[in-house]
Amino acid sequence: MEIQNKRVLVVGAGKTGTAVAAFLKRKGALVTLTDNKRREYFQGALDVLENSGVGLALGGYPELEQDTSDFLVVSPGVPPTVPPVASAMERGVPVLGELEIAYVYTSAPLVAITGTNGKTTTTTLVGEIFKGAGYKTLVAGNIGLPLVDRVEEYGPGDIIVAEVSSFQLETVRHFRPRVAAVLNITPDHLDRHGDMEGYTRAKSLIFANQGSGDFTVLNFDDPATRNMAGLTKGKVIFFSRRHILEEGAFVRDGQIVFRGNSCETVVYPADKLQIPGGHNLENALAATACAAVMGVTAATVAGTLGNFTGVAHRLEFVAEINGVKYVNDSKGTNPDASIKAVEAYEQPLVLIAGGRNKGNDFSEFTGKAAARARAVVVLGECAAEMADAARRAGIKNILQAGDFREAVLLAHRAARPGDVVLLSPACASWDMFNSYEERGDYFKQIVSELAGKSKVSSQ
Ligand code: UMA
Repeated sequence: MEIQNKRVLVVGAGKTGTAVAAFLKRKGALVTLTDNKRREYFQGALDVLENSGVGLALGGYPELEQDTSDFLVVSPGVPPTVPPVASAMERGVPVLGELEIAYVYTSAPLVAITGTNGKTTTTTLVGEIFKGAGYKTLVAGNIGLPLVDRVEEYGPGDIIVAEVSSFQLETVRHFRPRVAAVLNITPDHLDRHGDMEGYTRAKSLIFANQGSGDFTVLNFDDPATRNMAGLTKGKVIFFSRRHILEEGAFVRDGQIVFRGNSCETVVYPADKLQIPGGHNLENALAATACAAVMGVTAATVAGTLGNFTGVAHRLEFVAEINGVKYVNDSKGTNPDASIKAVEAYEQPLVLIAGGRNKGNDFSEFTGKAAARARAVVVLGECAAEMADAARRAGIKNILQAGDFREAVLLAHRAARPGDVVLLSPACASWDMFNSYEERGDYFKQIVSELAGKSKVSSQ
């Protein structure tokens, strides 16, 4: 890729845009970074870039008539409909993403993981397995670290494990991971992709450039991903928690088993996993498949599966206060993820849900929650919609919160010893926070305050 002296417009000055602008600048490009937020919003965070010679166009995009960019790099959260991107596409100016730029500079084998839910857990787990196997391993991508930041530090003998989102995949051209895993596909981001067909099409770009010698790891139990088997040129490796497979990762007699190249290995007892719920068993099976096809031994995989306790913001235990457990599942940003969270517990739940709806229907989520919910605290932009769905599901105790802190306090008051207070919003955080991490961290902060107060009052 010729970058020296190319004029590049980078759209979006978040994590991706700032990383890619710095990277392209280092490679000798003439970079302009644009964002619809005003300069004050960034509070000096872009000063270093500006001082290095990156041009800034903030509080709106540069005038289209003056745009002479050779190509655009668009951040994942920026839809292709925004003026500079739509106009570039119309004029035939290449529109790339950070994932594509990073790929061009990657010399390490790449394991890429996508899916509606479980991406972060599986990516982290796969990263841990490779580290356990002695590889120098980079874990990056949608998980929070732009690949361009670190990709050049890894060579052919190392491994890069990347979480990739449908937003990132929309702009790939040559991206070709050695292993591409699609964990599951359920409705999410339909406001961006239009419908399930568009969303599935974006996800399937993860294996679009694969060939023989590459592996496509697919969930056999999910019809949407099972049907992708006919679309890839990579070797299909299925995983399943419901069926015994001729090849792939599956469960037999309570044991995770991997079968490949006519050879079968018993890997680890499913009930000894420390990450709760059936969905996490699927994540463990997917991780086993990704590692096994790359030659990692069953003993190494088993060692990591046994020690892995999960990731922050995903069914993360925070504290127990007066017999009530507080669990942070801020990463439940769509109904399907939050259904899995609700199903992971047998205790009565006080559920905190709501935020920005990404085009989803909440009926199934509130229907599943109804069986366990002592109360549901609704909040955020779609509070009324969530409350309505909860009412229709037969939930009697619905509490409306004016803000996030009030939501946690209402849940705290409603809970009885033995209950679980579960933050699993089924919605994006973007109406109240910059990210689900910020939302989860704030939840943990409020819970810690409550735990502190309860200690003082019991002394
Ligand atoms: N912006 C515009 N115009 C727009 C929209 C946004 O200028 O029309 C600007 C915003 O003002 C903001 C910047 O773009 O300053 C934000 O860009 P971004 O939304 O692409 O966010 P980044 O900070 O670059 O973070 C992105 C991913 N965010 C999204 O895809 C929304 C992060 O995934 C990822 O960790 C990071 O790149 C590093 O790779 C987060 C996410 O929510 C976790 N992902 C979604 C998900 O997992 O469901 C896809």
